[in-house]
Amino acid sequence: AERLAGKTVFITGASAGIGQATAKEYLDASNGQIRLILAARRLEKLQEFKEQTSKNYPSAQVHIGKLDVTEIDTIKPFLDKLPKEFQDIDILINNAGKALGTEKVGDIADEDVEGMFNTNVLGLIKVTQAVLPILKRKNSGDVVNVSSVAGREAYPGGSIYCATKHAVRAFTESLRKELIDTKIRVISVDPGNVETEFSMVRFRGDSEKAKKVYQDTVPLYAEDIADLIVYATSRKQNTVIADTLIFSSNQASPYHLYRGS
Ligand code: 8X3
Repeated sequence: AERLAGKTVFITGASAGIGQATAKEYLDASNGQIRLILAARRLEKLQEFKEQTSKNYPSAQVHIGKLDVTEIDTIKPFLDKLPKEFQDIDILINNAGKALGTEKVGDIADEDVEGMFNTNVLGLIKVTQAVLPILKRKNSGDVVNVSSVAGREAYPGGSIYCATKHAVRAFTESLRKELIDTKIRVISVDPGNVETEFSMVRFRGDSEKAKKVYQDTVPLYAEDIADLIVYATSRKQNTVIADTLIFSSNQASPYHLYRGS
């Protein structure tokens, strides 16, 4: 926790789910001795979070900003406009991401293909490109890419989502190798099923279908992933938690889910 004190953490997709839980975990782990840059499309959600935070942790510095990582031209201006004390980013959490639908190849809407690639791949790459020079100048810092078990094992009905997460995995591995002569750490966090808005988004608001994903299992919760992210980024400088696959105890692959019978 001491190692987190005074750090500046930039989280994309911070309005809900793993992103918001990670923001909260950084506050808890540092006892509010941290600077958070929280970016998302839904500014109202960030606003609510910030209000709560300022009650619980009056010392914490939280900057919120509207950012859609698919709007490439807005990423640099977002960073350029950060208040001075937030400009020196130490930890980038590339969390914004989504799955849209479970249609099979031939039936997938172009806008879903593009929606997933734009956010999960192009958005993540462009945010990383924009932030990396800041880390390189200091020769330190962490890049955490929130990927998925879908980046390791592809499954039917997930061709595009799995392709985006495989792309993230390749990008992450290249980046870690490129930065071998620096103190910058590149960390991959690959969750299985986590109970968040993820399934509501994938099933376009169909709560019955979304609930079924987690039914009769004990899923992971956003807090569990947040815990891993904060753990990984608060290790000693000589330690890189490079590559993590994280499941609930009821899951062993995209296909292996124990539902209690
Ligand atoms: C979320 C996990 O199995 O739905 O990334 O792809 S899965």
